Amino acid sequence: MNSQQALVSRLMAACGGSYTPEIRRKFFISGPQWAAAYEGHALFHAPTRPAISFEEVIRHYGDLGIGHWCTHDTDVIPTEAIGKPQQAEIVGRIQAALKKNDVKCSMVTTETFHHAVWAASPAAESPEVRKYAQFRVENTVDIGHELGASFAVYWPGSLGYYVQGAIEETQTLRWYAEALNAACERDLKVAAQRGRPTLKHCLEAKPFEPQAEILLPTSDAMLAFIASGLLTHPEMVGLNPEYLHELMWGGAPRAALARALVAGKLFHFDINDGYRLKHDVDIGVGLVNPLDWLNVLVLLRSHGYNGPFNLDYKPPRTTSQFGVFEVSFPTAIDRFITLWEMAGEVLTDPIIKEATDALKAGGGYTGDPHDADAIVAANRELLTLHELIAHRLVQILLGLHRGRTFSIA
Ligand code: XLS
Ligand code: MG
Ligand code: MG
Repeated sequence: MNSQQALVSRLMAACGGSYTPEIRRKFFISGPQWAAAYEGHALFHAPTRPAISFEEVIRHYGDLGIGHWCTHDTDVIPTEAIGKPQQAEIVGRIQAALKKNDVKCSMVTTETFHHAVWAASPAAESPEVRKYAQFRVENTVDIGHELGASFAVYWPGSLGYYVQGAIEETQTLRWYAEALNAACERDLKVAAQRGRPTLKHCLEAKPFEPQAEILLPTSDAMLAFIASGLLTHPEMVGLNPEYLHELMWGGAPRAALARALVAGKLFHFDINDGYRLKHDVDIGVGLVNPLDWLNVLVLLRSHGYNGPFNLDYKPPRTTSQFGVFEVSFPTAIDRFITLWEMAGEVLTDPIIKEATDALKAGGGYTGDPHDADAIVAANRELLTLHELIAHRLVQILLGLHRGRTFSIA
């Protein structure tokens, strides 16, 4: 085992291209407890890695230069201890671990998908389930303030169904809104008591999994939900889009982010990668779609997005516990930073700038403004720049613009 680990470490060092923990800390990157603690299990998969404590995860994050940590309530507190004295003891241990490793808690989220109590969703018909859901989100708000978080995320998880008929969708959405309203009310109260700003409450959509049909499947559905009139504090609620969740329904993540941006609702962003129209494979950022990722970061940089980039991915089952912190996390962060830097290069690239300006200036046609054919003719050559800009982006991505030695003479 030691020689295998030494081999992995030697090859990692040979890869080069890594940033120091100090540089990594300059970015608002957060590491989820559940990502590092993912044991490799799934419906058809037994775990491949052992359990790991939050103390260990936070220590590794601090060492790697991941400056922020986030968690589901039940990632760290057993369901039966939620709201009990044991919760305070655990939260105290979390605070100590964060302090020791100079890591901040950025976000807390309520698990409303795993436990049997959520079988019929957090907005189930049974009033006691809904009351319990309200208790859970309120309790997460309390934990968030206690840990100094600024964001609360809600991935509803099981808000949907496998079989149709029993669920009346409008009623379920109203009930789900009641839980969010309770969380916001609680937040207003606790924030005032503590003299802290309220949390940013962020809805996260996923089009399928774990239900077959989902009531709020996309970020756009959630924007409509926020604006539906069902929320008592819509101004406190925005989005946490996840890159792969938009690909899963076949959408363009960049366009989904743009729609959140124009609505002023892009609060938080789960970063990862994967494939279109497949399940939630949660691959490390940039391993599948680096060009698309470059474009996403160009958009976010040009709009001054300053929220968290949350590494919501799952180290592959083939990666060992040692490998999670030796390879998986450092490479994910470093690909992100490199793509971020490249996005900066794109934004200042003279060729892209000149081409973009020329496109925006248009063909300079001054004839009959209602003559469609004449307008087409006036812009015909300019529109070739669309392809030229795409080519330039790939050049920047692959480093071709810096010159490259090819074996073909
Ligand atoms: C699951 C989600 C989950 C949320 C937080 O698919 O991505 O991890 O980000 O509950
Ligand atoms: Mg997510
Ligand atoms: Mg995912």
